[in-house]
Amino acid sequence: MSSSTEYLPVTPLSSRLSIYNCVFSFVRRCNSLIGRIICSIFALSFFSLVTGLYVLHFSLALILVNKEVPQTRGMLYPRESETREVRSLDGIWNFVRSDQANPTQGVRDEWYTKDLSQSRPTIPMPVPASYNDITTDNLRDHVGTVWYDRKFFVPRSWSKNQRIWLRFGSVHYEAFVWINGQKVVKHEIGHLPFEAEVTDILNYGAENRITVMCDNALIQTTVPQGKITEVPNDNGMTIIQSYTFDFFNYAGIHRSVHLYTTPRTFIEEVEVTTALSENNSVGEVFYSVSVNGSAANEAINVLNIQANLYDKEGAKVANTTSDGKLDGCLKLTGVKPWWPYLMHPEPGYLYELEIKLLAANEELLDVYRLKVGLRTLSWNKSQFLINGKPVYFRGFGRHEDSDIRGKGLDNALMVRDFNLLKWIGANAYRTSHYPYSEESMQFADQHGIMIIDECPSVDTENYSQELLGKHKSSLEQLIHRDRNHPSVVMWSIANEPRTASMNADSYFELVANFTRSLDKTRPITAAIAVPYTQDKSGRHLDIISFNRYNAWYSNTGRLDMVTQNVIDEATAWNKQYNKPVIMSEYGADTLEGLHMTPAYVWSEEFQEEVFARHFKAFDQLRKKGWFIGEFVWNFADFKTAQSYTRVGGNKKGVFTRSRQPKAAAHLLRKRYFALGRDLDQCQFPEDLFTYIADLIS
Ligand code: GCB
Repeated sequence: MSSSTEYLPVTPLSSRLSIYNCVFSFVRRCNSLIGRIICSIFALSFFSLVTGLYVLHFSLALILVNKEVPQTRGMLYPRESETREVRSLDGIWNFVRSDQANPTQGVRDEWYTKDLSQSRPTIPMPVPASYNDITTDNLRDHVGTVWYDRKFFVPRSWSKNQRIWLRFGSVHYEAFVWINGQKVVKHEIGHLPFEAEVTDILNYGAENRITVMCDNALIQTTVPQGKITEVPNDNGMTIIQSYTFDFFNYAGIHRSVHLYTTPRTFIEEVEVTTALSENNSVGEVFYSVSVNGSAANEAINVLNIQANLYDKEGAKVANTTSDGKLDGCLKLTGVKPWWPYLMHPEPGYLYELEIKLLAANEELLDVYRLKVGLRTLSWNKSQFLINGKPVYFRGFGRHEDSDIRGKGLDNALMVRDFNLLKWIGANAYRTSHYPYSEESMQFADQHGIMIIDECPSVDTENYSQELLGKHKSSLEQLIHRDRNHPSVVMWSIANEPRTASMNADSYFELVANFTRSLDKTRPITAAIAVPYTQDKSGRHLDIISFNRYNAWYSNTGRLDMVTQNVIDEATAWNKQYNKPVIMSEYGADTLEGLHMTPAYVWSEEFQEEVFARHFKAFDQLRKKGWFIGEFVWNFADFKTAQSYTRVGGNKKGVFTRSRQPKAAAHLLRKRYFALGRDLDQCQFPEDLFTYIADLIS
């Protein structure tokens, strides 16, 4: 929680330069010679002081110190139980955009103390959704703050002996929240949940108002980074947001907003890890619970945890009651491990873990249930193994992106995407380039899709202490949120960081060590794009991932310059670091329906050929033993900032933005299933090969 007055608008670089202009115009305005000399001495001293401070600031920025970052508490996904209720606040909210030149006006004028419509004309805005593509005006390119509000009713029954929490799945980029005019919570960094207790602020049996201010401005110390500049336009001056990353900076209330109840003393956190015996038949589920509430201080003596484990059919397969402890272990035989899709006939097997918080007198205080998959992960210099079996990743880099709703959570889209992932035979994806919705993580658990879970650090550069703190915080929040998902098999700590530059070594050493200190059960990677000869981050990672666009950004159109280049580069990365290697991005922009033969850039034929040339390289690399995965860029076409290299966005999708296959999807499907059959003995789907003639099968 923090005060709304802490909000500071971004200071464009130009305003810093204006200090110098001021000083020199002051000198010019002095009439006498002596006056001018004195003023010049004063101006020079001032100039030296400011420059000195600036240089000092810059030099200090080169020394990165490992400072503590705030620790997330609570934030269990809101689930109903006999002790908890959940209400959604999704729907149509009221919306106002601030004047770009005056982003803090609403805070100064206290718009949150009354209905927004009393301060400004409002428009309807769906939640969850990005606001950018909803209207027909220039809201799409708005920079700075926007406001949302809505009314909601809280039943009288909620006032009795319980606590109420307000939880946001994500707001991009920074959110300030008030209820009934009182500040409730502030949160920075999109794509991650945040919550606050609102028990004492709500009106029970009455109407309440929630107000949210959201700021989409990205600067050099936000994650991800961006730049705000003031530039002249036809109406004078305007502010523009620029960023180097290649996806549209969608903003708004992107995921669901919930109110949920807990008992006064409740289960605040559950952390789960699992182990399997060597033949995978005996399993252990280790749980550790944190309790919040009046009785929690005496927790060790007065509270007990009863943990029950149920299989898919609902049969209880293990149970334990802790003796005054908040952690314990459930042991079961005949276990069904969690396997990735196509690596086992029954992938994504999940048990249900029921955690009951009991008072010393056996009174049931709280119940929370979550799905648990039993699996082990291990890795060495050449392999990544799940349940002792080597994994070959075949998947995608993706985006949360679709027409109209932008990055807003959309269940129809999520289910369609998983249907397509399974249709094409993928077993993994990377959450490029930020954490995806909690609902999609649960879906991945259920369907056996492995996730390389990426934090929002993309194109990271200009390393500073402040950036380091936020980068670490984004990882801390991500790991706290996703640590219990069996689908999460690796953490990606950055995409295409500028790891050739000064400070990258110590910066990534600190980030990687910090990540390891939070979770030792999963390996760490980063998708690197600098040449291996210049990279300073690989030695801090467990698995090397590299992005490269042969025949696209390099040697454009040269299909004869793909295979050997991929083999050479992957081999060089392996040689340099002696670690497993993944090609985490490759591909070509493709306009659906554009056909050209011989293959020509942007045509469907070209995308197929680019893929085929990579497949050839991957097959040779697989034989070397340390090449462990291939990820196409991208699963589907997606929107980017406007640029002359992007026709309506990035078109490297294997599927269109409306989730229909391009020609290359059919090719990729044949490869992914062929790999599945070869490596994991999966079955071919019946429709994989079209009938051509009796002689060919
Ligand atoms: C990359 C980036 C990705 C871009 C892609 C491209 O290396 O990681 O975000 O979209 O290239 O298509 O340029």
